[in-house]
Amino acid sequence: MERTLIGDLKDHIGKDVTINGWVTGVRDHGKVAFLVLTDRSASVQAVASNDYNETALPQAQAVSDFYAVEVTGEVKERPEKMRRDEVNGELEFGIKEIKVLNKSAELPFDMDAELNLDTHLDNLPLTLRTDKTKAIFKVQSEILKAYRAFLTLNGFTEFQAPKLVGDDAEGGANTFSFPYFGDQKAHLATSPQLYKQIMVGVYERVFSTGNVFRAEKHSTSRHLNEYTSMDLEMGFIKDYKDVANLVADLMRAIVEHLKATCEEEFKLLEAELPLAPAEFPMMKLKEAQELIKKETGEDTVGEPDLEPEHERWLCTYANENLGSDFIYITHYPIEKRPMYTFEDPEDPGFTGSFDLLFKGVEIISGGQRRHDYDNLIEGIKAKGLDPEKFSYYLQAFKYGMPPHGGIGMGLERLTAKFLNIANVKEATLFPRDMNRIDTLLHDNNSD
Ligand code: AMO
Repeated sequence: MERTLIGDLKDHIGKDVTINGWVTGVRDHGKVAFLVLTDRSASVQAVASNDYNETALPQAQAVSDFYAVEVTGEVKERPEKMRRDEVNGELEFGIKEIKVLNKSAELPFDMDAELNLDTHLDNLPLTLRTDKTKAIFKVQSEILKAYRAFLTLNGFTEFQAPKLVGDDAEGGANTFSFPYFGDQKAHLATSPQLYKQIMVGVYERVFSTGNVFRAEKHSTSRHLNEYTSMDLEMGFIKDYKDVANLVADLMRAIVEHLKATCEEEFKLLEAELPLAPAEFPMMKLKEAQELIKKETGEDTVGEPDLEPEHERWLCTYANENLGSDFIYITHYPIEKRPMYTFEDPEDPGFTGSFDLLFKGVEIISGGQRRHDYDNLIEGIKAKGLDPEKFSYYLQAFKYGMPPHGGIGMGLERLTAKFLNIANVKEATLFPRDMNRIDTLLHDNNSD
């Protein structure tokens, strides 16, 4: 018999059908056994009893959690008073035959238990199957879908950036380096930055999503050594505000999409959709520091960057006073931003760049870029870098590169913040950090 999806059983009431899926719950009462069966579309409670079919009961009693099974039986409407919402409440599946497609070993722990992070990570092939973890990565997948849909609708072309690079794509960030052919060296890309700028000369508006690699010796709840970078870059802008406004529209589109597609996941994870007003609050770094000083007495005015605790403070302030869970901080000093960052002509020494803070953490960096060839060479030299090493990238700037800007956003940080997840590793499918690449590493961080 052809397979029917559990989500479609309601169209087959009174008929016999075959479903494929996993056993995700077993209750054996001796004369009757109940199984929860789950496939990609839904779950249903299935019942095996001697009244119904003699071979089915022993078969049901022989399976346990995560057996992969093919089950044939009758779709029945369940009496109103016996309905439970969570497992296809209005239906019940009367088992006639169970074919075991593959067994499952005994589970090492209760799948509903709260596990500590290391146990969770040690057992990802199994722990990724819990309802809560599935909900996290469903939300992540919908964020990507919304990102692609919004940008495509707004005239952006998607491209794939290389991950093997001949020199550090950001000119200074920590790279993983390794021997290439002969006596050559290559690096893993820390960002698609230089390529997305080159691509502005090709399509004007571009975006990419892909893994990037950071050899940073950070062991925090925000840092990964491999993460998914969502990048966009757009040409013919007036200034950084054009980018910031488009990104605010993008964030609102993502929020709307999550509202439409992930209601159950937010409920299960006890998370609320964020406040995303029509205009995101925006302040210069200096203004933010003055506000912090005025409100908290802590004087950081003139510091080149914000401390994590001040990012958190500003987000709480924006939530409580400005009706937004997002806040832009702009005009970081030139020495703090990468060589390609555009200096604001109205604010010398400061850049037309920004970070977007969301629920306490920076999720986006971006801004306007240097588009003039000589000005870019100046920027490279000012960072003590050799323009010769960037000759490939620089070609683009000889041939009519328009004023442009863009952003990079970490998918895992964004997911974690949407769902109030404390550690970014829980919002990363297979996190790599200083101590772990799938399994725990040893003696890797002795220096
Ligand atoms: P930046 O290095 O600030 O900027 O990174 C942009 C965004 O990427 C995420 N991110 C990280 N996520 C997890 N672990 C890390 N170690 C990590 N580092 C960064 C954050 C951050 O806001 N080329 C520029 C972007 C641009 O200007 O377009 C860049 O890569 O969410």
